Amino acid sequence: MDVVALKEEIIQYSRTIGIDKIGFASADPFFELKERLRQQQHLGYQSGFEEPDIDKRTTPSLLLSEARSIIAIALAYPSKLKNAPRSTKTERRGVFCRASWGQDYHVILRDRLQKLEQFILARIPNARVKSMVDTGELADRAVAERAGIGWSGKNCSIITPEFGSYVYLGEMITNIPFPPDTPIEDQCGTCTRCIDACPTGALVQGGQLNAKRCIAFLTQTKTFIPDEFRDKIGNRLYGCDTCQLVCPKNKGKDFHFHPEMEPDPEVVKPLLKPLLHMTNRQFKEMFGHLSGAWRGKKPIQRNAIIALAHYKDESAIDDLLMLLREDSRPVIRGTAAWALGKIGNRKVMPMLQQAKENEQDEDVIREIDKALVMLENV
Ligand code: B12
Repeated sequence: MDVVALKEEIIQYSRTIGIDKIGFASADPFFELKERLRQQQHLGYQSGFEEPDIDKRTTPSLLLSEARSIIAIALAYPSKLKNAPRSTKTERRGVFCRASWGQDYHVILRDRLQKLEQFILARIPNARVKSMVDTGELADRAVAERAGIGWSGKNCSIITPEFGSYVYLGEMITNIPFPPDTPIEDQCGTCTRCIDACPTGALVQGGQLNAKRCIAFLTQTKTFIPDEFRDKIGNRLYGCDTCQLVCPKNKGKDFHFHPEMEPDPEVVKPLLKPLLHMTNRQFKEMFGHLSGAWRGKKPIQRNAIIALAHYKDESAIDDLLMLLREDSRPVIRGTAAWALGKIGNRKVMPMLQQAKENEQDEDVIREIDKALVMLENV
């Protein structure tokens, strides 16, 4: 088997199936990453969304015996919204992060990887392959870094010279000994814009994130957002792009290569108030195809309430009072109470008092009390 020729064939083929960048890496254990993951775990800096088994995360041969190489792929996604609807005083809108525009990237990258697998298996029928995107055990960034897709930026993202960091990553472990590519040199230099711009100070230092403080993480939780972060969420409904937006390497990077990734502006920058009363079915119909829907309706609704508070949107008061009275979920009732306090119209004080009398949930009662204190001080 001529692995050099096959590698070249794969590279050529990848261009015909909508893979924007491809790289090859050895399947050796990721020793440095192992140390880093242990440290992150020890410091409590992990999100909890990662695969918990650090050995599996860092040892490709535990995932595919006879692993010899990893093929890394990257697909560029759009960063600019065409015909973005305006957010007006009474018609406020929230935003989904760019990685959740268009169709769920897991579906798109899996499709590309499946095609690559078929291409390889047609040439080497007994080849062994195992592909993954995001939810697999491997650390996609560490693979991409080793395969020369991009360097690991101070904002933690893999930054490609061609597309900036607006790329999705995926990979395939194989038992074919492809010659590896060379990693790209770090090009962040002395720049610290991402660290300085992070709204919550989640970037502890270049290349190290305390995920528990990262807004991208906080928007995906299902419980109450800790008080110190609520004012920082702004109008974000899912994810956060700040550390990428300020990155000079992303300046002017906006690629529209994949029709499936084209965002519908009304979906990724939706009106906030209608989100509050969505049924599960309506949620699925409107947002079900986005990667940002994976945690369901509740976090998006909670974030919408926080966004309305951020805008001090008085036109949302009736909707929020209705949630406080009628919603079955404590997180929604409590966040609505807090938002009413934030909006700052004292006329709702009797309604908050009434809700407090009827309320059984201690967390919600605490949120009502916070709101009443805010309103007393208006
Ligand atoms: Co995310 N996420 N995520 N995510 N996430 C993934 C990383 C991935 C790869 C998904 C995908 O495309 N397949 C993409 C990244 C694409 C890219 O880099 N170009 C992705 C995206 C797009 C995002 C967001 C941009 C989404 C958004 O909101 N707009 C943000 C970006 C936040 C940020 O990192 N600045 C986002 C947010 C999150 C949360 C929910 C916060 C968590 C934690 C993020 C984090 O750890 N930084 C999160 C997770 C858990 C993941 C997931 C599932 C695991 C990441 C992980 O293992 N983190 C991956 C998918 C996957 O890998 N399976 C996607 C642990 C840390 C320690 O490792 O950053 O992945 P790492 O890897 C680097 C470090 O370990 C570093 O090098 C590695 C390679 O760069 N490193 C260093 C290792 N050793 C050492 C030693 C030293 C000294 C230093 C300095 C660094």
